[in-house]
Amino acid sequence: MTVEGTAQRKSTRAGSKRTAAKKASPTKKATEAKAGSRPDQAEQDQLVQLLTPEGKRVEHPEYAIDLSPEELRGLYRDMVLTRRFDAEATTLQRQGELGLWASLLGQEAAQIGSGRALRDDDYVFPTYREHGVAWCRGVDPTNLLGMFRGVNHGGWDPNSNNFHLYTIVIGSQTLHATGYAMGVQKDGADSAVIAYFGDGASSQGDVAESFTFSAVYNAPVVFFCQNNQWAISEPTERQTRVPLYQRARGYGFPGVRVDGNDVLACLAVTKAALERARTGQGPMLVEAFTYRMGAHTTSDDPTKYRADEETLAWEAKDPILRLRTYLESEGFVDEAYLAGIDQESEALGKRVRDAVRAMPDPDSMAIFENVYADGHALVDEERAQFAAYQASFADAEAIAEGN
Ligand SMILES: Cc1ncc(C[n+]2csc(CCOP(=O)(O)OP(=O)(O)O)c2C)c(N)n1
Ligand SMILES: [Mg+2]
Repeated sequence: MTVEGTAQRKSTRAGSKRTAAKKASPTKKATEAKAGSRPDQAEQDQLVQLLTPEGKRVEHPEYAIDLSPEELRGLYRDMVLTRRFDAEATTLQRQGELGLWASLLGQEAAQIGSGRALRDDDYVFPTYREHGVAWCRGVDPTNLLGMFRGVNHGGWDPNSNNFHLYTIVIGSQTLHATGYAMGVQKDGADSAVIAYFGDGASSQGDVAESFTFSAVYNAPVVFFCQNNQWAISEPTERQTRVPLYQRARGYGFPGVRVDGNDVLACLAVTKAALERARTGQGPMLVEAFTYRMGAHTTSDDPTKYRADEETLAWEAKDPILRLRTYLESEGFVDEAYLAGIDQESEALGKRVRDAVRAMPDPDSMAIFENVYADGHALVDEERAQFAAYQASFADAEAIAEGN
């Protein structure tokens, strides 16, 4: 945790309704959560950072990166376009075009930094929030929206971009990634696998099992935890008493905490972790310390459980702003370049809106397809039942029309 992170959490949460209620009547749960939940100064110093919130370039003894101005501009463009896509999707949900949306607002650096560290032959297992990683893998952003509109069960072929389908069952993809990585190892390939998951998911048994298996089999997998401080309305201190990256030690592999709002640090650390995996050194846990700036999903209202001051404090650490400040201070971008990115954002927004509105409704019987590779008696039975149910409406319509 950063120094600011701790100070901010203490000051802002002290003012929240939740904490105020507990102050009036301290419960056992509150006392338990407090004990051991704050990392000490030495642990805060462990945070890998290469670009400060003020946009100053700093060095780290273990993780170095040397990028050309063009590469730096590329990271900026990735983050701006991803944010724009995400904002467009949120708006489309508000307009009734999507059933739900899980915004990545605030997590652009964690996703673009780690996503750009990957090689084409690496394989990604995402959650439901990895829109920036999908962008880096070359998945067309409009394909991400079908599932959220309810017109398909995924929207892309995972093997086209080595980017698995979004996974909603919390933590389960870490097991898929571990198994896949063990397969890569058996193939004798030198590609790596990366599993994304959240701070809340870290409490799932699936994650513990995947840590155990990947460690003992020395599987080439990177566990990339975006600690965005919240699992819906549950804060990180309800998940763990030690900084999450330290969990790895107990399983026998290294863990590192990186400033998740620093795209350069996320890139450098993920590259190093992938390299370890490729060269037979086994798994590694990367904890990207970041913040979910928006709601959990469009169905959530975070004002019910967290203080505005907390969100404001994290706004000052915005991942895009800090890179832009750095690029401007170095003279790596000019107004024409930035205006060009704005134009690209507008065009992307329009493309996304048009594509979503043009998505055809699926045939309602299509839900029974692809459940099993071959036929299955139960699915056949359910298909027949559903067909009869739908036909009952046709009968009712016929009666109403007097036929
Ligand atoms: C196995 C399982 N349990 C519960 C849920 C409901 N659920 C959906 S998102 C979520 C919180 C996940 O938080 P975190 O892992 O921190 O990821 P974030 O949403 O913050 O990116 C929960 C509990 C689920 N989808 N799957
Ligand atoms: Mg979370």
